[in-house]
Amino acid sequence: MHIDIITVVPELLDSPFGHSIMKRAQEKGLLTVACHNLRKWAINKHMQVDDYQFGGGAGMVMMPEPLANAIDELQTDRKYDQIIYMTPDGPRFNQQRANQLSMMENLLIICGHYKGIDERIRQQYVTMEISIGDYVLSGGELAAAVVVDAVGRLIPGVLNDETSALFDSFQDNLLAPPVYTRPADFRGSKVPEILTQGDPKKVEEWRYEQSLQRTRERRPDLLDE
Ligand code: 6GU
Repeated sequence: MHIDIITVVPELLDSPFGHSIMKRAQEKGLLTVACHNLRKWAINKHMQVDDYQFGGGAGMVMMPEPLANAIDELQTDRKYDQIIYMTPDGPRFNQQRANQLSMMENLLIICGHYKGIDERIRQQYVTMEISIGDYVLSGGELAAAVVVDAVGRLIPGVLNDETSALFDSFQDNLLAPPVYTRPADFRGSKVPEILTQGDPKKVEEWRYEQSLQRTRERRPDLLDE
C-alpha cells in the first residue's frame, strides 16, 4: 500500500511511522508513506496556503488552489482508491473502516488546519472524510497518524502470529480480554488458574467470557451494533 499525506506541518509526521510495526511494514516493502508539504504548492512567494474566510469570522481557511494543484500533481503518479480528508466533522473512524482501508492500494490523506479547507475541495476531490473522535485537534496530522497506524498494521503480512490482529479489541465488536505474564504471583495477586493449567479449549472459553463481560460493563453500545 502507498499512502501520500498532504500537510502544512510535515514535522508532526516525522516520527509516528518510524518505529515498531509501522517501521517493519515499510522495511518489508508492504507500506510506503510519503508526506508532502502543502507550501510547495503555495500561490505566492510568501508561501501562502490559507486566507480569511468569506463572510467574516475568526480563523483562516486553507485555500483551494494549493490543495487542488497538490492533488492534481500527485494524481499524475497514481490513481487513488480514496482521497481522505481528516476533519472533526467527518464520520467517526472505527475498526470496520480500518479493515476496509487496509485492502486499498493507494490512499491520499489531506490534513486540515486552521478552520479547515475550502468546501469546494471537499466537493470536487475528497471521496472520504474521517474524524477520529468527538474532540477537536489543532490539525489533522495526529489523526492521520492514527489512521495510518490502524490501517497499516492490517495490511496482510505486516503482523506475525505474535502480533496478530485476529484477537484485537473491536475485531468482532468485543473488547479484548485481560492478559497476564510472569510472575504468576505479583505482590499476592495471582494469575487466573485457567491460564496456567494448559487446557487451550478452557482458555479460549474463558477469554471469550471475559471479553463479553468487559464489553457489557464498559461498552454496551458495541453489543447493540
Ligand atoms: Cl480528523 N481533525 C481534527 N483537527 N480534529 C479532530 C479530528 C480530525 N478527529 C477528531 N478531532
